[in-house]
Amino acid sequence: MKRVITYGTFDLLHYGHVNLLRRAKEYGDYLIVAISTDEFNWNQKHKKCYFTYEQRKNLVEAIRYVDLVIPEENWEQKLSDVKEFKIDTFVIGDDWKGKFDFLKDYCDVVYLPRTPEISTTQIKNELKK
Ligand code: C2G
Repeated sequence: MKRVITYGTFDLLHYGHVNLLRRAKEYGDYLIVAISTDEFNWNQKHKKCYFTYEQRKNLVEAIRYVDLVIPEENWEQKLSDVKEFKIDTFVIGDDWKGKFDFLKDYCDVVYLPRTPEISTTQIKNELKK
């Protein structure tokens, strides 16, 4: 079984997120999604989420490509996650290109093109108009 992991906030879930998760699943048979907790988002990523961690987890777990959701509580957990879950491939959008190359000694690292025309920030800005 080939195991894949990806990380993100996934707030105001949209088709860009789903495009990423669908392509990530193509790298294996089992996809783990580490969703940023409310505390991690607020304290480390300086992101204020519309949906709570539990609500975002509920939504992402409903996506057919996703096999397991775990909490992302800090920047440093990726290496221990890769080891603990015996990950074969780490996947994330290319806005992070190069940032996680340190994982290459432990698993494949894939940066996928983002879906260009959609973002949570854009949705929020559009709704303010
Ligand atoms: N994404 C995408 N296309 C978009 C928007 C997002 O492909 N239009 C991808 C991002 O590249 C990321 C995933 O969807 O791989 C989740 O996006 P975010 O929720 O914005 O995650 P981010 O804030 O980048 O958190 O430790 C890593 C971080 O937790 C990643």
